[in-house]
Amino acid sequence: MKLEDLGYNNQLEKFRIDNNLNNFETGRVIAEHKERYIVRTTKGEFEAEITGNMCFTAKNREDFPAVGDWVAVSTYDSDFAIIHKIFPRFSIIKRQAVGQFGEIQVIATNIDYAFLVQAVDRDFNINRLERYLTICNSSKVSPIIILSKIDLISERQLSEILANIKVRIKNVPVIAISNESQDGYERIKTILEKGKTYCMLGSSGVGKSTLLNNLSGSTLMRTDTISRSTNRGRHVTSHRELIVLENGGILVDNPGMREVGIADSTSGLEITFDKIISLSLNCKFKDCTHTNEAGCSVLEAVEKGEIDKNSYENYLKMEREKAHFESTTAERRKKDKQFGKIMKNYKKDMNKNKY
Ligand SMILES: Nc1nc2c(ncn2[C@@H]2O[C@H](COP(=O)(O)OP(=O)(O)O)[C@@H](O)[C@H]2O)c(=O)[nH]1
Ligand SMILES: [Mg+2]
Ligand SMILES: [Zn+2]
Repeated sequence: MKLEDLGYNNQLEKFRIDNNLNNFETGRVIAEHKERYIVRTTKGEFEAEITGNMCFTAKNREDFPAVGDWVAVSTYDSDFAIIHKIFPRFSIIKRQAVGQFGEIQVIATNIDYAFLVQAVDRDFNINRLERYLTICNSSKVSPIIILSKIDLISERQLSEILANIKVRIKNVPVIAISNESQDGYERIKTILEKGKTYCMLGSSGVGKSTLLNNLSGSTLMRTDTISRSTNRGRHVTSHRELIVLENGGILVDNPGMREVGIADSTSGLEITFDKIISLSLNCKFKDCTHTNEAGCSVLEAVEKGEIDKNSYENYLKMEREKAHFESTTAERRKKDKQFGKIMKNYKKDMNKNKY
């Protein structure tokens, strides 16, 4: 397999040359499990770990490799590699981890399109769709909505759902599919582009892995993670999260997420709720919260029915989350800084005592 088949491009090659990475091999991270990685190069798949230095200097999750990353590795034997450098990412999908405010989780990197998969039965929820859209919009990833399990509802029910989506979400393609009858598969196949990377996002149980397996024509993805031990006695995950389809599209599966928290989505909310944002420019007060102010253009539009009320409420909820996230991040940065100072003084003292 060539690196181009995995999505490699001129920009990455330029980075490799500019950074003198000739002594390393280039690969893409295709699976990650507890800071152990599987990296695919032109030679095959390697179990990989990061250098001690990389681990030591990492300040947060984003400094660690993630599925989708391009990395410079040195390989040992036929199956082990050390990751020396992560190439710059052109996109990064992240979310706020559940229950740990301020803690970011990287879902995948270097993604071109996200399939926002929602089942039309119990799972269907437009608020959550807007939430995923916001994550895409702040990640520089183009969203495509996939409605799955349409075999479970009538045609009339499906048209209703499609109409409801249209009221609140514009300019995002929607594809309705069934993994049972494979309705809608042709449309998905025609949009998949060679060398582009697609990430599946959505709650667990909506049919992401089934879709991926069906498209790839084999059963590669499992719902559970299976460990295998290697000749080195390490235990790594044997499942692959990133696979290349026959037609050249690259798909990234993703374990389902129970909740998707809004992390730093400054532009994300602005793009997802562009109508609300542009109206807010006409509000009487510059710092209008659009909740009870006189002369609020947003409230006016909601009252007139020009903006969907549920969409408006969902926007406010995510705005609050974002504000909360930003304040906790600021707190953490302050603490990190204080800790840095303590360490610096400590090292100084250590050096003093040496002489
Ligand atoms: N009726 C129906 N069931 C489906 C469809 N897609 C997936 N399923 C079932 O839903 C369950 C969860 O599917 P899975 O692909 O593991 O979901 P994931 O957690 O999103 O990866 C499995 O039992 C599938 O057989 C579909 O389009 N229609
Ligand atoms: Mg799955
Ligand atoms: Zn307002």
